[in-house]
Amino acid sequence: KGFHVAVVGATGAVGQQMLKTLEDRQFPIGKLTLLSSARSAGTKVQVNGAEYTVQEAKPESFEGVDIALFSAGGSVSKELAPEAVKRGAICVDNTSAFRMDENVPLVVPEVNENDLLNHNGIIANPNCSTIQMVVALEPIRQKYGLNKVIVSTYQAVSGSGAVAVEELNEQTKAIINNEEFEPKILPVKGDKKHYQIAFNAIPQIDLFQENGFTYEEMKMINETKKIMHRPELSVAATCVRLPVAVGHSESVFIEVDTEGVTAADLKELLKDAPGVVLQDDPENQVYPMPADCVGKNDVFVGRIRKDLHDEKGFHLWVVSDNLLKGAAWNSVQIAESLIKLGLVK
Ligand code: 11C
Repeated sequence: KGFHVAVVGATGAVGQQMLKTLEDRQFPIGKLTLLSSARSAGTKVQVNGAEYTVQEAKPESFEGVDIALFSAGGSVSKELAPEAVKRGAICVDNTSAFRMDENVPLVVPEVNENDLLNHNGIIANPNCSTIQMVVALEPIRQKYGLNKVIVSTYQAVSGSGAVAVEELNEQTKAIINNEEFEPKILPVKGDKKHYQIAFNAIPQIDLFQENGFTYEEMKMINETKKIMHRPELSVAATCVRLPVAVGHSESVFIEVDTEGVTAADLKELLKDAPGVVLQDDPENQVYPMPADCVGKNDVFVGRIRKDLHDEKGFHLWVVSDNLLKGAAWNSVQIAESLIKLGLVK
């Protein structure tokens, strides 16, 4: 049986990857509806060899839709996901609109696929930097327990959209050619100041909260606890933007619950963990890097080592394509899980 699938935000950086992922996975599509804001409506897009015209997303657009994948910004999801549900669709939402809503499952299939069973029409796809971290940490949590997570991220500009990638490219050219430029997008389009990203590192992703953490950092903290069902877990994050187009990297310190665990134990465990590729051979300089992970669905883990002072402490380096496992692939994977579990009508 083919499903009627709608992609909302079809022309965006993530939307484009969603379409490619649906093609790659040979997703059982009976009918495909491509939707966007009024601004991008009318754009022609090729999917599976056929040409589609993107239409403006409206409540009526969801008549007859079985599965709607949303990635057009939080306000679009807030307005239109409930309309889609009203019309019988099941929504996978890649924005932060519903993630912390207690009636909405927040799902990474390798970690908490069964949370889908309690859905009320909307399933939230977590933040990209959260997804790759929990895929790497959940097998460790299950086997050895987890007390503490301290993560520092090295995030790609595509997390801020295609316009941020353009900004990085233009600034890089301008600097090399000794030309003037004016930063306009990063770190946050809507914030007061903008800074150079080319040849730089910006320790701000999203707006600052009153507690001194940024919203991106709070997403990593709150979403990790929710996905792992561990509200008491100690999590801290520092999120940094780097001049990398695609692929988020993370340096993660963890403290396990069990005594006597070795780095070799963690490597053995992660070698066969779902969604994880272990790339850890320091002798041969093998470790994950964003340039190698682009276009791949997996989460790559390396540099696993025991802390020198904390008997239960370990360090890991975690890299993944933020547009795929961090967004498009995780959303399509959720849709596949929904079908597998018989949750799509
Ligand atoms: C970034 N993590 O790299 C963000 C992008 O909540 O889905 C994803 C924002 C989100 O800027």
